[in-house]
Amino acid sequence: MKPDLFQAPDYYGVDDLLSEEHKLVRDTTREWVKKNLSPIIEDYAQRSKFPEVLVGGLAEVGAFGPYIPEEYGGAGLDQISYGLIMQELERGDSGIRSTASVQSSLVMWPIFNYGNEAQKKKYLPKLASGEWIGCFGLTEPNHGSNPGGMETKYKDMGDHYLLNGAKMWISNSPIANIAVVWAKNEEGRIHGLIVERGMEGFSTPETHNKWSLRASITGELIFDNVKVPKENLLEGKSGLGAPLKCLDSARYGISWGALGAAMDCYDTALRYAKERTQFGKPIAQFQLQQKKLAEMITEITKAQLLTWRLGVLKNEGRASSAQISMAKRNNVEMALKIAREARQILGGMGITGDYSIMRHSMNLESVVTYEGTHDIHLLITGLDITGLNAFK
Ligand code: TGC
Ligand code: FAD
Repeated sequence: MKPDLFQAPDYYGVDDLLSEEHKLVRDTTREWVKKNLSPIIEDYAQRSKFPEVLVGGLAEVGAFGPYIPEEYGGAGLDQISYGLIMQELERGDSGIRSTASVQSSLVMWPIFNYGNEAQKKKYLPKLASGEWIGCFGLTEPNHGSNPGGMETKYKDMGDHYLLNGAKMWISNSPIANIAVVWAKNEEGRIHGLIVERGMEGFSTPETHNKWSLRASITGELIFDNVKVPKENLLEGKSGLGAPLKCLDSARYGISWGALGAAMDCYDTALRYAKERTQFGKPIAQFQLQQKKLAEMITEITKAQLLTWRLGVLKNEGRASSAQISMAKRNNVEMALKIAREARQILGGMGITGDYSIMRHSMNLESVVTYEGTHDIHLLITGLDITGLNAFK
């Protein structure tokens, strides 16, 4: 892969809206990505391997639980800092951002918000330091967009719970030390349980043959009469709203992350267009290429403002789930379109691993589907503005 020469686009001076702490967090992550992630990521993606070697560094830049208080090992940062970390990581690769999203928003977030003091003390510091990796099991073979129909269930056996069922498409499951698993009790109420690797009857087979998110490891979670200790139940919240609230946090981070991928594609295409000569001129001088680049920077700028404003609302505790859905949907679609256009600007070179664009493009095909598909987020907006439910 070519050297990482990334220069962040900021057409409207959105930097002026950031505090010194935000800029420091962002620049630290940016430098870490340039130095540690960019030089190796293409090779790992081509080989379809997760670069475990990056886990320690991710912890050091605060990517695991950025907003979790320092007393539990987190970085104690605000929501805009969290977003900027996700932006910079996904600028490098969506799969690496995925690892940080899952660890922070889907594992640490529910333990912090729904767990008791003993659970927080036991799990959060190890997750923040990267000593332990976590995963989040909501999706099942027969229930993706409709998690409320889940079949995974547990029974109260007096001194423990007995868990049975299966989850699929679970990021990090084959390497995870713990899984936050959503399952129904005998009354059909959804609860979260912490399942630890090594519990008898618990296995995590890897999912192969992915053309997308190749540097992220994905697998299943199989529960065959797993005895889960009672102290592993997350008692703070139950019902479908409990996992969906975790998704709010992850979807928020993804809206920033997708922006990072779009910025990288735009920056790469702009540089290439100025350097590549055809018909005696740099291709950047042709109107058709300028149209592509001008539209890209317009969409990136709109997304930067949308995302920053969402961050302010999130910091104030005022960001609604529907507002988060709008940003996730808009920014991922925007990034996908930019990746496709940017790839064309690079001509044949665009399909190679010498540049990051094709990898971003393939990665974003997962990002547009996970954490709620493009369609589902549109229906969430539809429901919010009309009051009418078009899901069922
Ligand atoms: P519905 O009846 O609408 O809602 C059930 C209860 O949940 C509440 N609720 C929410 N609460 C918090 N945050 C949200 N975003 C919420 N959305 C709904 C709702 O108020 C209700 O509460 P209550 O107290 O009245 O019971 O549920 P529904 O069955 O009609 O489904 C609604 C729908 C389709 C929007 C929802 O199920 C959905 O979002 N589906 C998409 C599923 C999804 O996003 N799965 C993601 C799996 S995790 C993942 O993909 C990780 S990838 C990670 C990576 O690698 O980065
Ligand atoms: P389906 O729900 O079967 O949807 C198929 C199509 O039907 C989609 O286009 C959808 O938009 C459409 N559709 C569905 N319902 C409606 C409707 N009511 N109206 C209109 N259209 C509809 N899950 C986890 O729990 N944890 C993870 O860590 C995780 N990581 C993932 C990593 C990867 C790489 C991928 C690809 C997925 C991951 N997922 C994870 C699962 C992801 O959240 C689901 O794939 C997603 O929610 C969609 O579910 P599905 O694939 O079953 O598609």
